[in-house]
Amino acid sequence: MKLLYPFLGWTLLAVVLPAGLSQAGNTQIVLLDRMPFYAPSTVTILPGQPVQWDNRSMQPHTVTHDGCGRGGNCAFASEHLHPGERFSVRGLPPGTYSYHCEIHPFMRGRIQVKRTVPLPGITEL
Ligand SMILES: [Cu+2]
Repeated sequence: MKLLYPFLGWTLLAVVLPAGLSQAGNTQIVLLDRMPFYAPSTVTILPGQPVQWDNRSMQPHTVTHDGCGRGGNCAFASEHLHPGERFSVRGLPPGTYSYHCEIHPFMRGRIQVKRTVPLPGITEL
C-alpha cells in the first residue's frame, strides 16, 4: 500500500491551499491572445517565490509594472516578449503589484505577495 501515501498527500495539499495560492516553486502565468490575456490574471504568492510569464500567444507583449514610467516604483518591466519567450521575476516584497502590457494597455494582471505564510488550522488573532 506504499503508493497510497503520495496520492493522499497531494489530495490534502489541494484541499488545504486557498485558491490561487501556490505553496512552492514557480508560479506560471500564460500570455494568451484572448481574455484574460494573462492567465491567471491574479496570482497570490509567498515572499521569495518566483513568477514566470510564458508567451503562448501569436503576438509580442510586455509584462510591465504599473509604477514604471510614471515616477513611481518600477518593480519589474520586461522587454518585448515574442511568441515562445519567457520572463520571470523573483524576490518581490510583500504587497500588490498591478501590471499591464505596454503594447496592449487593455491587458492587465495583478500579483499579490503575501506578508506571512498561513498555517492550516491556526486562526489569526
Ligand atoms: Cu500585449
